[in-house]
Amino acid sequence: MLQEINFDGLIGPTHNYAALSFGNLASQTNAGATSRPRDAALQGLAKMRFVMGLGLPQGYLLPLERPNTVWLRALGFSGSDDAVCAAAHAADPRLFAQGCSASAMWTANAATVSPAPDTLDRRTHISVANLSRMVHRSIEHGETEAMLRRAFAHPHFAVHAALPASFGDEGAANHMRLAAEHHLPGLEIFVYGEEAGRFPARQNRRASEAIARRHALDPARTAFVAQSQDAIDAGAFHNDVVAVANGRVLFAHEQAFADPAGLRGWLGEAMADAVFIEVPAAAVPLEDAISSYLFNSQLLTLPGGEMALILPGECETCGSVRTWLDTLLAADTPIRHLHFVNVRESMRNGGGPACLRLRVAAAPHTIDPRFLLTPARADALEALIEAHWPETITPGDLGSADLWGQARAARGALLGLLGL
Ligand code: SUG
Repeated sequence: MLQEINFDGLIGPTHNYAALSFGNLASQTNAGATSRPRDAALQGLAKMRFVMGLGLPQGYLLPLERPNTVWLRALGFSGSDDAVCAAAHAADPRLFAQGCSASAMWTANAATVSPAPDTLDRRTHISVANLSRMVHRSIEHGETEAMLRRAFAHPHFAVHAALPASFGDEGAANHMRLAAEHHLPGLEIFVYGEEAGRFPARQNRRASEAIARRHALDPARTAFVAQSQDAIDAGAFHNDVVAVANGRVLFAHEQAFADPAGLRGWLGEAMADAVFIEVPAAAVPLEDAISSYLFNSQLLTLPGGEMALILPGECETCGSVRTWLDTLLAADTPIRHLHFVNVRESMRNGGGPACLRLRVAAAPHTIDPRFLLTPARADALEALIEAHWPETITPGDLGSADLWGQARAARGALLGLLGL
């Protein structure tokens, strides 16, 4: 039986604040701050443990090789790994920072997943995202594809390479699925942005259409919906900053979509018992939604059938959000539980609980067990992170050979632990 499995990104040892994402306000605001990679990775792991503790299966994906010397070599730097890094850092510190980013932690951007019940051939289709709109993210897809082909090697899955870079695709962050239950046929909603405002739109409509074609989705159960320009201009660089769906529930900000009435109408026809929880701007202004990341929560169906929101801790301290959440719990909706988690290190780069996970509806036995979390493996990963992840990284540290060596050793130890 298909179950929803969240695959979180293990946060890599080079996690740092280099302000690489224009249009992502948290990334820009924290430019040059000192990061805490060890804390970041432990916070991410604690979230995974928490979800596993709710009785749900939990998986993870690995950090990519950073600094990315393969990419730097392709850009003309040569010699040993350290010589490549030293030359790149000296010649172009920003380019080098792009090659060091631990951004693959946000696995909601790794791929778009259409579970088997939605596809014509009844296989689960996974399209790796090209992330072509941001340099540091455009260099993820090759390694990500290799990892996904490994984790999802079972013939039940069809893994597709990234789309051509001409059309920006940011994966599941701009894709929502509604289904009465995870193993039943669902509706798939692709959300795209127009290139019209002060910040770049990252998801092109043509990319979404190509993915729906490749995944052989039923056109009657598929929608393409524009993000509102207000949302993008306010810093919602991905749809999952202003909306999240699970089961029969779509939980979104009033200003998330260009045409919310059109979406509501389509949803009502396609799924009679869909629940559209729309948060009015009068209750939670868009700015508060974006700074607290209210909608970047994980909306999960618990084993007993009730739903829980796994929210960033920042939602507890934002007045309008806290008040609205009390209203939500008092209302008659499937969302019955709220849990706040600390993912502060990731939040400071614009990544909340939902950014850190890729949802795959699949039977756990079809997945390579080296990518599934157990309590024992969580203990082992925790010890490994404590031993190998740097405590802090300042902007100056990116140029240090000690850091490069530490990152290499950390990844080596991780691959060794998992037998990969
Ligand atoms: O692509 N931040 C990521 C955050 C991704 C969040 N994902 C979702 N919303 N699903 C991004 O903008 C910042 C890295 C830096 O500035 O150092 C960064 O890449």
